[in-house]
Amino acid sequence: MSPFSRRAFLGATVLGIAGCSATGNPLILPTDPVVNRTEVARGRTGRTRAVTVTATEGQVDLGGPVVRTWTYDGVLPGKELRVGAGDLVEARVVNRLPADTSVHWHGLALRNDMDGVPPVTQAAIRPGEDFTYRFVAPAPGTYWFHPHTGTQLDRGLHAPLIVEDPAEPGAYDAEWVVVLDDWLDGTGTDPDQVLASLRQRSGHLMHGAAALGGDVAHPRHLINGRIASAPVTFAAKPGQRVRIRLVNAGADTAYRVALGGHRLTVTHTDGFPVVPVDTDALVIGMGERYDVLVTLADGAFPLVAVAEGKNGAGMAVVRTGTGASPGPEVRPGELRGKVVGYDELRATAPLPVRRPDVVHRLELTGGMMSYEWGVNGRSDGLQRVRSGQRVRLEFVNTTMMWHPMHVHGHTFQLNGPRKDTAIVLPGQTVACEFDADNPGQWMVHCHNAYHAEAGMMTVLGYEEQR
Ligand SMILES: [Cu+2]
Repeated sequence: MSPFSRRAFLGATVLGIAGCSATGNPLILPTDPVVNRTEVARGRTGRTRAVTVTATEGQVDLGGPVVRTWTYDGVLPGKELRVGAGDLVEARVVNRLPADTSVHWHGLALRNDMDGVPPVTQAAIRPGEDFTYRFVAPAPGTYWFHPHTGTQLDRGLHAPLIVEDPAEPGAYDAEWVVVLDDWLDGTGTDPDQVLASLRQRSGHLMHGAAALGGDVAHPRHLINGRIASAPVTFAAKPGQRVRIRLVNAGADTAYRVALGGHRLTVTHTDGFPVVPVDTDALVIGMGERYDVLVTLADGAFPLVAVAEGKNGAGMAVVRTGTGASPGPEVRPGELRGKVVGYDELRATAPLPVRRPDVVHRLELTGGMMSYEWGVNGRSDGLQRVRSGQRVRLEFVNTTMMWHPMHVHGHTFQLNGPRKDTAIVLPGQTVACEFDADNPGQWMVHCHNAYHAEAGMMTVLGYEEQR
C-alpha cells in the first residue's frame, strides 16, 4: 500500500467511518467544540507571539558541501521560535515547496486541531498556500517543530521551539540550543528515494549489530547545520554555567553526546524537569530532548555526537579561551564514560500514582525483509480512551530494531522521568502512563521517519462518553 493510500485510509478511519462506527462510541474529532473548551481552560498570559515560517526549496551550505534541500526560511536548522509558557502562538506557515506539507509542534500538549497531522487533524497545506497555527503554549521546555508529512523530516525542515518559564530560577549564565541531525538530502539522493530503495532492496541493508543502529547510511552528521570539519562555535567565558538544550532532529540515528573535558548535569527530559543527575554522556533517540547544565573550563572543547551503530559524528566547539580547535575526528573520553539511563532519572513533578483505567498493549511489529512496520501488525489501528482516564500504554518490541516511540498531545510518565518520546529496545517492553486530559485524535508512532512512513503508527482516539 502506498503511503498516500495508507494515509487516506487512516484519515477515513478517524474522520469518517469512526463517526458511525458500530464497534464503539463516536470519536471526539479535532473539530469538536470540546477541543476549544479545553484550550480556553488552559492558562494564558494574554501575550501573542506572531511569526511567519516559510517552507522553501533552495541551497544550503553544510560547511563546505552545498546541498539543494527543503528548509524553513532558507536556513538549517530553522530559526528558533522562542515563546513564554501561556503565550498564544500565531504561526503562519507558508508552503513554497513543490509538495503538500504540515507542521507538528513536537512535545506540546496543545489543542488537537493545531497538532499538524494531515489528514487526521487538518488538511495538508498545499503548495502556494498557507495555514496559521494558533495555540497556547502549555508548558515550558525544549521542543521543536517539523512536518508530519511523508519523509519531509529527513530534509532540512525542522527548528527548535523553546517555551520559557516565567518562574524559571535561571541558574545559568548562557544558553545554547544544539540540534543534531543525520543528513542525506541533496547528496545524490533524497528521503523519498531512500524509502523506495528500502522497500525494494530490503533484507540486504545495514542493520547494525549495535543495539541502536539504523536502517539508512546517512553520509553526514550535523550539529546546528554544520559538518564536523566546519563546526559552529559557541563562545563563552571560563566558569560560566551554560544550559545546553539538546534536540535530536535526525530521522534514523541515535546520537551519543559528550562535551570533552566536562561532565553534564541533566536537568530536563523532553522539556520536563528532573532531579539533577551528573553524567559523562547521553544517548539521544530521534525526537528526544535533554537539557543539561555545565560549568565551562578554560580553552576550546569539542561537543561530539557520535552516530550510534553507524560511522561518523557531528561536532561543535565550545570556546572560552585560546588554544587550538579540536579536529573533526576527536572522540572525547567522556563518550566511553557513564551514560545516564531512564531509570536513573526522576521527574521533579511526577504524575501521582494511580491505577490505570485502560491499558493498551502496543506490539511493535515488522522488519527489514518487507520493510513494512506496524503497531499490532497494522498501520491504521485505533486505541480508544476517554477523558479523565489514567491511560497505560505498553510498548512491546517484537522486532529486531529499536524504536523511539512518540505520543502526541501528552507528556507521559515513565518509571522515572516525564517524556513524550521513549526508546524501546528490541525485545523490551516499555510502559508509559498519562492522564487523558486533552481530547481529540492523537498519533502514537515511531520517530524513525522511515519506520513511521512504512506504517509504525496508530491513533490514540478519545471517544465520547455515553
Ligand atoms: Cu521504529
